[in-house]
Order: sequence, then structure tokens, then C-alpha cells
Amino acid sequence: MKKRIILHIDMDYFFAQIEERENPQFKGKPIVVGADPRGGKGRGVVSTANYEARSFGIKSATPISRAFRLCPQAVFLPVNMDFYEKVSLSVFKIVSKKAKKVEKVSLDEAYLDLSDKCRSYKEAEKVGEEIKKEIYKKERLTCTVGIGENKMMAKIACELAKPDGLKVIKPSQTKKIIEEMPLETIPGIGPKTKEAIQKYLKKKNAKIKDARKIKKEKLIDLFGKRGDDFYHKLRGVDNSLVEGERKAKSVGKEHTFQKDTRDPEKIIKVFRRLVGDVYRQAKEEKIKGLVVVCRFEDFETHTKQASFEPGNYKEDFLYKKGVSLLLRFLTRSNKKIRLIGFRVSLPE
Ligand code: TTP
Ligand code: MG
Ligand code: MG
Repeated sequence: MKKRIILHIDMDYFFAQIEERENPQFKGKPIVVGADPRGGKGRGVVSTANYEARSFGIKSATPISRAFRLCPQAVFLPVNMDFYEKVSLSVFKIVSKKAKKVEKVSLDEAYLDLSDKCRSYKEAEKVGEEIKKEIYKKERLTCTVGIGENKMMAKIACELAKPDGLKVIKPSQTKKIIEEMPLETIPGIGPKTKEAIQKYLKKKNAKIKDARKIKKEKLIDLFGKRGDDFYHKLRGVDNSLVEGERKAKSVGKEHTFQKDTRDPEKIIKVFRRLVGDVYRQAKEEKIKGLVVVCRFEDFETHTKQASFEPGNYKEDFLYKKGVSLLLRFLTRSNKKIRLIGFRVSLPE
């Protein structure tokens, strides 16, 4: 694979930072954005917390009742999603201008492929500085930028530099920088996989360098196709591409559920309607592909797409293709779904 330079940008304590900006009277106090604590009896979880609240042990997904016990004096605020979405759009308008290929992965996060634009890491660092400066100027919000030879390394650099930082990991540093890190630094290695690796190694608190001792065949034995991916990632190799938004003409529609859901009947019913609406809008035109969008409860957003020869396809054909992609989101993750979308692309 050609040498690449990838940039990852992630807004700092995003929802809470926006609230801080909007309510300067709370600056310096712990702020928790999420469910209503109802004096410690509330249900639901924390969406995010500022650094003051994090110092009490509060973070995303902490039950709100626990957050209240940990820090009753915090300012608890509800999630004002429409507003955060507007800020997100404004941030991405700035970011999108910095590279041809920009992949938005959530409301506050994106990858940019700078390989064509920048000839060196120094140049890429300049782009990172510009992004930070322009976002701050326009929105008065800080973000962190990580730069590396692939998406995983860019993201790791970003995590290391948080908050309000900028870090470059050059290819020559990649292998060394991650060897002392915990296994869950690798995307795809969660608590269960970690447990399985540690059991195999007969070692607690195993680090990346420990897992590098496992042969590729053994990892495949243990984890199937994922094992092959882990083998490379443990060595800092990640060939996944920055998937830029297609510039092609398209027609699409999205639906946000009133409550996040995993109910397939509900999800499919809405999907059927979306396909119908989009089909009626696009029916006079030839269709050359479709895209299914899924945003999970934590705002992680993924797309799956199919393409075909441009033609006048029937609604039922689009529905069947689309639903098979949609079902993959349901089976691959047990998170609840917040939003689904359907889009068809038309020849330019
Ligand atoms: P993150 O980027 O994961 O977190 P963050 O921006 O709050 O903090 P950091 O500085 O560490 O990046 O998520 C972005 C926003 O998405 C976050 O502000 C709130 C929302 N979110 C949830 O609502 N629930 C979650 O479990 C997570 C992880 C995020
Ligand atoms: Mg963030
Ligand atoms: Mg994020």
C-alpha cells in the first residue's frame, strides 16, 4: 500500500463544552450532560462530562444515578441534540475544506486523508493547526488532532493528545509507541477479546507487545477473520481507507427514532417507508447504487453501500437490497439504533 498521511480530529468533551460556552456561569464547575438525575433516582446515563466532572470518575455511559452520587454538586444538563447537531455541521464545514477525502464518523469526529495534499508530516501538522485555529475562531470550541500513517494510528495520536492537543506519530515511531499500551487500545479489542487473549497468554494486564508474541495462525484460530486484523493492528498496520462522502448526485432521507431502539419490526417498518419516499422522489431517474446509514445510540455512524449498473430499478428491488444491508447493522452490534437513513445515487 502507498504511504499515507491520515488526520483524525475529535472535539473535546463535545456536548459539555458546547454547554460551557453557552452558559459561561458554569465555567470551572463540573458539568454533566445526559439523563435527568432526579436527585439520584433518575434512570439513563451520562452522555458526556467536562474534565472537572471527569475528575470525580464520571464519564460517558456512567449511570446518571451513580454520577449524582459521585458528584451531587455538578451541574446536570439535558441533551440538547438539535443544537449540538448544528454546531457539528458548522465544524464539519471547516474540516471538509481541508481534504478531498473526509470521513465523518460521529457528530464530533472525522478522518481526513492528507496523502495527496501533504508531502510531509510537517505539512500535515500545519493543516492540523489550521483546523484547530479555524474551529476555535468560528465556534470558540477546542478539539484535538492526531496524525499518523493510518486511521488507527491517527486516532491513537488523538487520544494521547487530548484535550486541546495536536500529536503526530511518524511511521518510524508507530511500533514502539503502541507496544506498552493496553490491549484495548486496538479497535475491535473489547473486554471479552482482551480476556480471551490474556487467558491464552496466561498473563494479566497484558500489553500490546505481549500479544505480538501470538502467531498469526493462532489469532485466526481464536478469533477467525478478526484475528488476522488484530495481528496487523498489534503491529500498527491498518489498511482501512478513509471513505469520503460521494460527490455523486443522490436522493435520500433519514429518520431519527423517538427513542433509541433495537426492535427489528419497528426499524424495518420505518425503513420500508424511507425506501418508498426515496423511490418516489428518484423514480424518473436511473439509479446506480444505494447507501444505508445507521447511527447508534452513542452517535457512532456507519454506512453500507451497494452499487449496480445504472437502471430503472423497482422499489421492491431497492428495498430488498437495502434491508439486507440494514440487518447487518443489527446483527453486528448490540447497541441500540438512533437513526437510519436510505439514499440512492444517480449518475451525474
Ligand atoms: P466522544 O468524542 O467520545 O467524547 P467527548 O467529545 O465528550 O470527550 P473527548 O474529549 O474525550 O472526546 O463523544 C462525542 C459526543 O458524543 C459526546 O460529547 C457525547 C456523545 N456521546 C454520548 O452521548 N454517549 C456516549 O457514550 C459517548 C461515548 C458519546
Ligand atoms: Mg470528542
Ligand atoms: Mg468522538
